Amino acid sequence: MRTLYGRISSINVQKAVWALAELGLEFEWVDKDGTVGSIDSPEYRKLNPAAQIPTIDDDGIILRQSNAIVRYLAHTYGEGELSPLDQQAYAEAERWMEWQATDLWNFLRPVFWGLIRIKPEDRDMAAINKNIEICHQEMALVNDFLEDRLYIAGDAFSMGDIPTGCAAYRYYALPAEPMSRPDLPHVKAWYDRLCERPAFQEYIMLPLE
Ligand SMILES: N[C@@H](CCC(=O)N[C@@H](CS)C(=O)NCC(=O)O)C(=O)O
Repeated sequence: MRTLYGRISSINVQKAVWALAELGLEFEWVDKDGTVGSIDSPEYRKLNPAAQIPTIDDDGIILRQSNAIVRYLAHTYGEGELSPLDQQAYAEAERWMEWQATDLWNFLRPVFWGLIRIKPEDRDMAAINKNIEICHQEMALVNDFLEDRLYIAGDAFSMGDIPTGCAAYRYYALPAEPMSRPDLPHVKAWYDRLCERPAFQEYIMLPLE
């Protein structure tokens, strides 16, 4: 029995569900549309004391933290596929997963919140624009890295593409103005490859809300 908790509009839930879908794993999805109500319930806190989403219960193995969930699923069910066997490829996948969570997201999250979730009259455009500039600098790092490879870990799709791909979707789906995205041809080619994946289309390419 496998259960995923959390609404689809959360980037962190999207990472988990994309990994599940790539691996062809079946699961029950609790609160997919976010209508169940507060996750701050005593029952949910037993699973996730921080009352955050996602949480996965994989036949009694309870995991929180989206990137840890992606790694766990990749290791347990996708050795040699989502989880690369080659050490260097594996390390690159890990590296960019960390980059998404600890570098890029620090700047992309406030841009996403500022442009999508905060009312126009409450927006701090100076702060948003500053963060947009840093996002472009961060994405330029991936652009250089992807110059000679199809995916983050090399020539094959892997867990390294999942958190980064979820973030890339937001980067490209945010309004052209004020994003004014620079030309990043290798990122764009990689992103276009992700857009061809059925699971990416189903779970990630959703209207931003
Ligand atoms: N580092 C955590 C962050 C989890 C997190 O911030 N989740 C947000 C949604 S993206 C959340 O639970 N927000 C509270 C809510 O949706 O009620 C992870 O990667 O799983």
